[in-house]
Order: sequence, then structure tokens, then C-alpha cells
Amino acid sequence: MAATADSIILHQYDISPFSEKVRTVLGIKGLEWHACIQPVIMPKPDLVPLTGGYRKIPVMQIGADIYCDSQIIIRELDRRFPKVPLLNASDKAIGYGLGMWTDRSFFQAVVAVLFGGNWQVDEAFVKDREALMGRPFDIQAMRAGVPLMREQLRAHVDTLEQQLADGRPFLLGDRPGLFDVDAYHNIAFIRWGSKEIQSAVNVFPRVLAWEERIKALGHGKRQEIAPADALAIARAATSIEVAKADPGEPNGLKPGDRVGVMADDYGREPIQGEVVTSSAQHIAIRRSDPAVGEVVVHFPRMGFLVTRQG
Ligand SMILES: N[C@@H](CCC(=O)N[C@@H](CS)C(=O)NCC(=O)O)C(=O)O
Repeated sequence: MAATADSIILHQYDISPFSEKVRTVLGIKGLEWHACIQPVIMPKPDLVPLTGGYRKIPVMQIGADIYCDSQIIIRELDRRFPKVPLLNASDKAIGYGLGMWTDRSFFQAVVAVLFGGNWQVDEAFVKDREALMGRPFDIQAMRAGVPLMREQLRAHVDTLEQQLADGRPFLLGDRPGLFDVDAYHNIAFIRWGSKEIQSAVNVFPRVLAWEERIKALGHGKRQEIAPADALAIARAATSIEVAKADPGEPNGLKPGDRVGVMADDYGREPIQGEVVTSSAQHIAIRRSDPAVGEVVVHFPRMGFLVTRQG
């Protein structure tokens, strides 16, 4: 079926571990979605008009609403499609908190071991990631750091093994949930590495069995969409977000205020727009671009900084 303003469009590429996180959520929920393949390095001429400059992957688009970062993408999927919830009796919210572990220190250990190992990257990729990270992408230093980072990786994966030690099928109980998804994308990323790198996981039998259970959940029903068609959907659609005051906003931000929103780790270009809504976990800003007209771009609050502009 052709995509419409109600369709889930995931701007992604297949090797992207953070996209795997979202694809697994789509699998748990059994949803239909459209994959829009974006480049692995800049420029991303079919992504930036939607986001206003956010270049990381994944980005989710539903009509003229654009969700940047897997955390807000997953919150929105759970809000719009609650039939199979991602949170359960033992996880009212902590999966999002645990994501700050899995997506940061655990993920960085995986990256260090993969790129310090046999991963082949070209000059263009190195330059791109230097710009993204704001520091040298030093393969030699990464190679030298592999023994240290292996220790880190083992500690992270062992934490999962211990969590599964009582025989539970999923990390927080009988059903797959957000915490499984958060942890799993790191394991899926390791699977792109050599046999030797993969042994970091293979020595943990409970993690291996859990990995198979997560893989069996699948990715929902995927179709492809061309970037030009995704842009056309945004152009023709109107955001569903309604302006709403946020009484607890620590800095008094209100609808209509001009702000810049940026990640606090890497890819820190501020995305500028006018506040539509905000809450403890979400900020939505309105902006426009000749290629897509007016869109509303959504970000999480954990891990993102919001500054007033002029
Ligand atoms: N905090 C972000 C991290 C996203 C991220 O780092 N994505 C990687 C790909 S998995 C990326 O964007 N790399 C640079 C690029 O693709 O341009 C999230 O949860 O979505």
C-alpha cells in the first residue's frame, strides 16, 4: 500500500543499530511501516529539509511530524499504538532511564571494539565522523584501546547475562519490552563484526538464547518508500501537534518562543524553531523549509539541550 500522511516512515539505513532499536519496536507491536533509506554520511539532502539540520539516524516521519532520536520515536510509537505496550508491570518508565546506559557507555564500548577491530572505513567516512563527533576519528588509538574496551564490553554483556540468570525469557519478565530493545541493538551491532569480536557475546548462553527470542519478534511489515515521496507527504500534510503550555517548564519556555534544540553528546548542531509544546520528556518545535513547507520537529528532553534564541 502506498504511504499516506498516517503512515510510519522510518528514515534509516539497515546497518544502523539505533534504527534496529526502532525496527524491533515495530516488530513487537506488529506495525506496518515504510523504510526510507538515507545515506550513511553527509550530505543528506532528503533528510535535512525535514529535520532542520538534525542528521542522525533514525528519524521517524508521520505526515508533517518529524521525530528525531530513537527515544522520542519509541515514546511516540507507544503513545499512538498502545495495543501492545512497551512498558509493563515491572517497567513503568525505567526502560527510558536504562536507555541512557545502553545507548551511551554500553554502545560506546561496542563502537570502540568494532572500529578498533577489523572494520573497514574509507577516508570520507572518517572525515564525516570527525565532523559528527567534533574530535579526531583515530583508528590507531582505537586499535590500541581494544583490550581495555573489551573489558568494558564484557562487563556490559555480563550484566545482561546476570539479569537473565533466573531463567526469565526477557530482561524485565515474561514479555519483551523497552529495556530488551535498548539492550538488543548493541548485540545486533556486534553481529556486524568478525567472529572474534562476536565471541564477546557468544560466551554468554543466556544472552544468546535471549537474542534469538528478540530476533524472532521480527520487524513488523516493512515496505520501501523513495525519499522524494516522503518529502511530498510532509509537504501535503499538517502536523497533529496542538500548542499547549508547560506549567513546569524550568526556564519558563512557552508556545511561540524561539529556541534551538541540540543533542548533548554528538551531532550537536542546534535545530531552530518555535515551541509548540513541551513537557518533561518532549519538546516540539515548528519550522519551515521550502522543500517541505511547515513541519513540527520533536525531540526528547533527556540528552537534549534547549536554548532560547533572540
Ligand atoms: N541518540 C540517537 C543516536 C543515533 C545515532 O548515533 N545514530 C547513528 C547511526 S546508528 C548515526 O546517526 N550516525 C551518523 C550518521 O548516520 O550520519 C538515537 O537514539 O537515535
